[in-house]
This record gives sequence, C-alpha cells and structure tokens, in this order.
Amino acid sequence: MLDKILIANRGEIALRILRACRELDIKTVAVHSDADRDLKHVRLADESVCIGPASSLDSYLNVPAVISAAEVTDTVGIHPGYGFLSENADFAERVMESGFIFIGPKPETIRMMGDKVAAIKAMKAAGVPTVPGSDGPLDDNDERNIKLAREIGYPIIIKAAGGGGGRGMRVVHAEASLLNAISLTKAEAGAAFNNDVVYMEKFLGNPRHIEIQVLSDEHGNAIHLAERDCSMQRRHQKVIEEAPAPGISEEMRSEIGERCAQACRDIGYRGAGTFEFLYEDGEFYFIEMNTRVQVEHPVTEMITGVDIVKEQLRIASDLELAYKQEDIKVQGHAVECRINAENPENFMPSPGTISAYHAPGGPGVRVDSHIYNGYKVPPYYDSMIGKLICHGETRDVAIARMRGALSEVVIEGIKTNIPLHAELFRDAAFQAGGTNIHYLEKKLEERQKD
Ligand code: MV4
Repeated sequence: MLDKILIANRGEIALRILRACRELDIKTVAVHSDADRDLKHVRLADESVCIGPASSLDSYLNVPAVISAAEVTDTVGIHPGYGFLSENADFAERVMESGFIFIGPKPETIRMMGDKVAAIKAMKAAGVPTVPGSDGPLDDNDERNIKLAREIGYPIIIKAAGGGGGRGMRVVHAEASLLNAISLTKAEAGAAFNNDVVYMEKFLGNPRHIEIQVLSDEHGNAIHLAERDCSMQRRHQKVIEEAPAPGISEEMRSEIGERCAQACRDIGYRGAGTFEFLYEDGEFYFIEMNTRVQVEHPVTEMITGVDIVKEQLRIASDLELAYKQEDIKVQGHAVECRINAENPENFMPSPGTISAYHAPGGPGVRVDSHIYNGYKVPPYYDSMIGKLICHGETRDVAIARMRGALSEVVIEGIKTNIPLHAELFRDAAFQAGGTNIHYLEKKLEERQKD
C-alpha cells in the first residue's frame, strides 16, 4: 500500500480522501492556499504545505507548486480529488515524470476522454451504446453536413470535442440554421478550448442523466457499481443525486453495467470512473466519461457498501480490486443533497462565517462536510460546503430520512440552499421518481411566475 499521499484538493473531498487514508494507514500531506489555512483536513493531516495565494490559479491549479510540495514532503502518490487538476492529462503526466504515482487513470486515458469525439469512438467500439450522430468530427463539406443532419433527423445538437459538462453546445431545430450553427460552435470552441473540432448528435429532448460507476484495476479486473440518477440539476450544476436510478430493472442495470466494465477492460482503464449517459424511452446513450472520483460518489457507496476512495488507493498501489462483480448487490436506496453557501432564491454565492452549526444524525444519515462552528466560507472557490446523504431500505425511507435531516440541520451566519432541498423533498414529481434534466429549471420558472 502507498506509504504517504498528497491530497491536491480542498474542502469536503480533501477530508473524504484523508479519512480513507486513515483507514488504510497511509500518511497524508495537505496542500492549501493562503485562504484555506483553517480547513479541517489541514488540521488533521500529518503534514501541510501552503502552496500559494487564495486564487486557485495560483494555488490548487499551480502544477509546479503542487509537485514541489510533493517533493519536499517525500510523498509517494498524489490524489487530485474532483475539479482542479483531476482531469488534466498534462498534470498526470508531470506527476509521473516527477516520480510520483498519480491516483487516477493513465494520462493518455484522461487525454482521450477529454476529447469527446475520441471518447465516443472508443466507447462505441467497445460496445457501449452511443447517440446516433456523426461518429467523428464534422468537416467543412456543407453538403455532407446537411445530408448527415437529414439522416439523423432534426432536432440535432452540435457539440465541441473539447467541451463537455454543458460547455460548447448548440441545438439546431431546422436545416435553415444548420450551417450557421456549425460555424458559430466551431468559432466558440476554437476560442474557448483551443480546439475547433465539432461533432453532431441527435438531440434528445427530455432525457434523464444516468451514470454508471466503474472500478478497474491493473490486473484486468473491472466491475460496475450500478447507476446514479443526476437529473435534478440547474445550469449543469447537480442539486440532488440518487442511487439506484428509479425504474431501472436489475436486468437493464447488469446489461449496461457489464458493457461499461467490459469497455474498461478493453481500453485498459485504471481507477474509478463514470460513464455518463442520457436515458430516454428506455434506452441508454453514452455522452461522456469522467476519469475522476465524483461529488456524488457517496450514494453509490451507501447502496453497495464499497468505499470508492479506498478502492482508488488500492488500485494505485497495484493491488487487485477487493470485490468481484458477484459481490456487488444493490441494497436499498440513497439520496444526496449538495449543500451550497448560496441564496436559495437567486443562487448568488453567500460566503462568510458559520456562526452556528448543528449536524443532523440518526439511522442512514451521512454528512460529508468540512464545515465547523466558526468556519469561514471563503469567496474564492466553489460554493459547495458539504453533502447530506441519506440511505434507507426503500426510496421512500431514504426520502423520509432526508426530510428529517434537512429539518434538523442548523447552519447560521451564511445563506444555504437547504430551503430549496426541503421544498424538493416535498415535491410530488420528485417523490414519484424519474424526473428529467429539465424538471428543476421548469419548476423554478413556474415559481418565478407565482
Ligand atoms: C445532450 C442533450 C441532448 N441530446 N446531447 C449537457 C452537458 C453535457 N454533458 C451533455 N449535455 C447534453 N447533451 C444530446 N444528444 C442534452 C444535454 C443536457 C444535459 C445533459 C445532462 C445533464 C443536464 C443537461 C442539461 C442540459 C442539456
């Protein structure tokens, strides 16, 4: 097992990684910005290094500063968490070249998945179902693009190969606007991602966002940990996640899950990963792969009993997965609320000092958060200050526990989105299950009118 790792992140995920290390007897190095000296995981880590000023560009995204901190502390591995440098192939490469273990996939895998055209091509070749589309970059042959769009059938969507997560996309409803949409998306993509490659897909009007968690080791073992439904979102920011996804049968789960696991074996995937799908009319369509641990990993942990971060550390230590596919059984249901320091009415960030904090508890209640009484939420980073996760034997029990937990939690001194969560957990459509990616934005629009 790795002897010592550097946690190249902050907040709740840095604390989550530290907790996994403690269980595995791995020493920890926390790196932090000037603004993050008082983070909980910095206090708990064996060692800590300040790597720069508050601005994340100069600290958490500063590759030489992170590598230097690893060098001075004699670190063996580097865990990037999510966000920041986690899906930066050049960083993963620099980590390896400097003699450290990158706790994640190989740089070439990260690079391939960052190129959405290459990712779709590889996954389609590996038997993962994809969205009908161009199956490659669009060229500048107007006639061919017009013909392709007719064959796919409108509406279609033009996406940037360098985009992802909702950046660099344009929906086209009719042929009259096709060529203009292609040029515009190409120009924007060139400016934003320094890569003007675009591709075409059938546009799905009312899909759900369902993703499959996978783990793959360096000994040819790959398993899936069922799916999560992340459809409750606003402006590409997930608000509530759950596992399993409502209405997905055990047969569908093993069919799509095994295809993802096989794709991992085919491409020699290493570590934890997520296959993102759109799900509409009973069909899965692959859109992107995430090569990191995700914010919403706890709902999967709650229904499978697998500690995903511990498995990442085992895989990076060249050990075999601790589980075979037949060991994985979906047990009950889990829901997660992302708690943000923001105004619940207008979603504006609300940094400041937490003047009172009482965490919820009870059966099936998990809190993944770095906050404490007196903690000052800085204005420089993402506004998520923690996650509340509830598990139960059934979805209804998990939801009832979440309602209780939301009513129990006290966070004073800053505004949070807890009132929004309380409203959603009383929402009839959410309670019924299976709402699509547009549900929350439509509901908020309706609320504006009233
Ligand atoms: C789509 C789509 C409909 N049809 N692709 C947005 C984020 C990026 N990961 C992919 N996205 C979408 N791709 C086709 N062919 C609709 C979206 C989309 C979306 C997807 C997942 C979660 C939220 C979303 C919100 C708006 C649009």
